Amino acid sequence: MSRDGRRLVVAAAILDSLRSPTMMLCARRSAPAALAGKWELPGGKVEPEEDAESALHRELVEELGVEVRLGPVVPASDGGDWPILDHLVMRVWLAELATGSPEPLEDHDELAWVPRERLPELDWLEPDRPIVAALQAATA
Ligand code: 9L3
Ligand code: MG
Repeated sequence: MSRDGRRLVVAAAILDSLRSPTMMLCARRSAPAALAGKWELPGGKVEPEEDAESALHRELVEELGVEVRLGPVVPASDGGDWPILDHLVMRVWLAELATGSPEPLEDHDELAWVPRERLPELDWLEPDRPIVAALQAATA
């Protein structure tokens, strides 16, 4: 749960390097049908009783088959989580790969390392678009 009780979604902005990022790993959704074809930051819902960081590590193993090192959280302009839908909010971490090479194992049909200046060209899920803009600024 987020601080105000809305269901929390966690996601990772996986960079080629936390220290000097040039590219970000973007994932194209294959499911559910309503979201298929849209690009997103990989991640998913935190389960009840699960802490947010553990949930993110679990999701990245399930979806991409990778382990990551987490960097800082990317805050929304009010300093908190990103509103994504009526009863969901999303928390996003910068990250870099620790082990494994990413493959679209679940809910995605394509992955791409995208140079930061080209990120706006992708057809993003609506809630991810402002986050991607903040990421571009944060990694400048
Ligand atoms: N969502 C939006 N942007 C993202 C992620 C990972 C998730 N970057 C939205 C899509 C779904 C909900 O959050 O409506 C739960 O995500 P998932 O568990 O289906 O990945
Ligand atoms: Mg997911």
